[in-house]
Amino acid sequence: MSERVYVHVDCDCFYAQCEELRDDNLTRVPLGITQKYLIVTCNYKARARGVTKLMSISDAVQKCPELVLVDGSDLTPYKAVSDRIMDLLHVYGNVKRLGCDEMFVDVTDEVKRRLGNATPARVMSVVGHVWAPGKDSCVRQDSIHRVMDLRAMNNNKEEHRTSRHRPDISEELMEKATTQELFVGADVASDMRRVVMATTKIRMSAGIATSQIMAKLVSGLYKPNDQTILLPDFAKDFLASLNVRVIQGVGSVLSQKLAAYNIINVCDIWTWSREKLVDTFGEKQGTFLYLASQGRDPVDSLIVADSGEPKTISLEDSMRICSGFKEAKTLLDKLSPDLVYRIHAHYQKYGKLPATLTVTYRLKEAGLHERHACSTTMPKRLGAIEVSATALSVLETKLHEPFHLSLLNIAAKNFQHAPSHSIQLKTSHDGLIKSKRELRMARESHSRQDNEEDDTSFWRDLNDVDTSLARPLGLTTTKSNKRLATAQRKKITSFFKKKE
Ligand code: TTP
Ligand code: MG
Repeated sequence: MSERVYVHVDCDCFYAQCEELRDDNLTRVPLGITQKYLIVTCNYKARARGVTKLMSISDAVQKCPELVLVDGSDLTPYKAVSDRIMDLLHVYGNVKRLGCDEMFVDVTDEVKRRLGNATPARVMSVVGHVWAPGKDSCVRQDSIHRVMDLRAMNNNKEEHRTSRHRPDISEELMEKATTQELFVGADVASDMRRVVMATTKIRMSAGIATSQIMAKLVSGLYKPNDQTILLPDFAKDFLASLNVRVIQGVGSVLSQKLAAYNIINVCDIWTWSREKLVDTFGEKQGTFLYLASQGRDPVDSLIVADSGEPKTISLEDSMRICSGFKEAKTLLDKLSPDLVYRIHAHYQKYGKLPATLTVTYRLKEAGLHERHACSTTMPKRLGAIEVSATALSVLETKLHEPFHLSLLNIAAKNFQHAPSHSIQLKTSHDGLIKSKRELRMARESHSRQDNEEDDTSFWRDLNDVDTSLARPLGLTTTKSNKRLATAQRKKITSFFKKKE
């Protein structure tokens, strides 16, 4: 096979489905999952009533007064379901997790196996949809907050449920080996979705393509609970009129840079040669832009077998405002003990220590997605005081008072094998932690307000909204959140136990 076959899966209204597992009654009502004053997601019944992801609770309740709200601030049950799905997908190929509810699977070998060594007999029946330019090919942005969430314009039409969207594909294209391989890939995707559904009761949508970039873009076209193939010959047709932000890896900073050169839509990149892109944006970014604009992945994007070892450990806190180095220090002092604790746990499991400490911050006046990162060498003595002080000094090289931050993140990266004597675990004030219990207590006392980061996630951006706004609407208090979280955890655990 000359091309790889990738499947991108994305769970439908993920947190809402997890809550529906917890309480079956929720499947019958429009449901919104809340964090602070926002609806982070809602089930499709609520969506049909005009509620959207990231809508404020007050707007959502206005649109749909019967909306049932469930607090989703404890991610534990969602992570448990997500891990379970990951485990199930490994059977089909190497898996890369992209976020809590989305994963890429390289199904090339599975497709090869299904096709056998013989020349593939022509696959006649195709599972799901096939995107092709022409009538019915228009796509729209599903949410004003998320350019990359694309839906087919004809998605809402009732007929798409009964008659699949099968554009006319030329005989020549049908005969192509890649087309046939993608059709088999669609079979694999369908099996995955069926197995995940049978085991976890979670519905997913999927995209099938020869690049990860395109598989992700088409996977939501016919959400919920459906799948779409994109043939490489149509990649440029699909991308042409889309905003550059739809490309995974083009964030707000890069898109602003591109806008300065009048590059707004993907087709604008085509007017530039690869050389010009490299000259202007550097080797790595220029090549990435060139390939991505053709629907191709970056050169180093092969999904390797997952050792389960995290590449980064990070913690962050968001706040209404943090002005000046004194306040930044207080925050870093709060985050560092937990980071050190996690580095220690990582060391015990993998025998590796991080060589790099990265501090990321967001300026209050900047947009939600605009972050700045600065890195330095991890201090040799790995105590919370040392980590905090090092993080502060690197921040001092970047910022000048007065400044106002709305988010601060510290991350340990670049893990390397290290001898045992090179780690010394300390809390910020008690000196060395001796017992496991002390370790746990130190961790708990420092991590209560922190938010663990999922590397590719933007979810953390919700943390800078003010919880007090949620209270008048009758949302749960921290104490009852905790009770709810415990109940959720129990339910999810018992759900999986029952399945086993
Ligand atoms: P998404 O996949 O974007 O949303 P979804 O799965 O709820 O809905 P869809 O059917 O459109 O895929 O995100 C996955 C989960 O992540 C979602 O259930 C809730 C959470 N989330 C946040 O916490 N913050 C956010 O800003 C978004 C968009 C999602
Ligand atoms: Mg999803």
